[in-house]
Amino acid sequence: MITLYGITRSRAVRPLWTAEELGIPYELVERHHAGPEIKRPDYLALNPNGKVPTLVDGDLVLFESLAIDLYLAKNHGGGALWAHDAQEEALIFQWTLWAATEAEPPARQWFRHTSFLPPEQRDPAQVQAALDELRSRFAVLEMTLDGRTYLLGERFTVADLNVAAVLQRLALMGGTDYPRALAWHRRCMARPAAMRAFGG
Ligand SMILES: N[C@@H](CCC(=O)N[C@@H](CS)C(=O)NCC(=O)O)C(=O)O
Repeated sequence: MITLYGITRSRAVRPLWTAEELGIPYELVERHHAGPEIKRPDYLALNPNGKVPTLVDGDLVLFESLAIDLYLAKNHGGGALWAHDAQEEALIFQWTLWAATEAEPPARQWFRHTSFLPPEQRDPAQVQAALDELRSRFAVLEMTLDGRTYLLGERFTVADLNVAAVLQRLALMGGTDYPRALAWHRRCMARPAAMRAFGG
């Protein structure tokens, strides 16, 4: 049994999705990202960032949602979401780092200035700049998905999960102009494990 700290409506949904895919029994300890508990010493001892999610698996305590996904995919569930060889492993790292460094910053900027910040702090120029940047990211997915069902080929892996989860709102962020990327994203999000994790 693994333990995850966080709530569904946060980045904790990423490892929840992974655990659901792999059939890993888990306990979800509800810790709200806006709540005071994650800034208290007992939680900071697990995750000194004072953020969610955090994974506890035996002696291992791990933060960073995408790293937790990689760890679970490699070490649990018979490796069903993991690489079959060193090349696939390299591609999983490539896509996960791409999700964190190329896709997440503009997606976060878009979300903050359309939904998260109080209306008086939202800046339409920031929304437009994020949308412009996201177009180039969707173009990368569109090219990659030419002639393939998933990012590595015909098999859904943790690379798809990490990228799809980071671009959770792809359709709202202009992704509808990229038919292959849109269809791939819908395929990923329609998976029963994703529906269970997101509560759909
Ligand atoms: N890079 C981290 C980001 C974690 C993060 O920012 N989590 C948010 C919730 S989605 C949080 O806990 N925010 C609380 C805060 O910043 O005080 C990850 O992917 O795990």
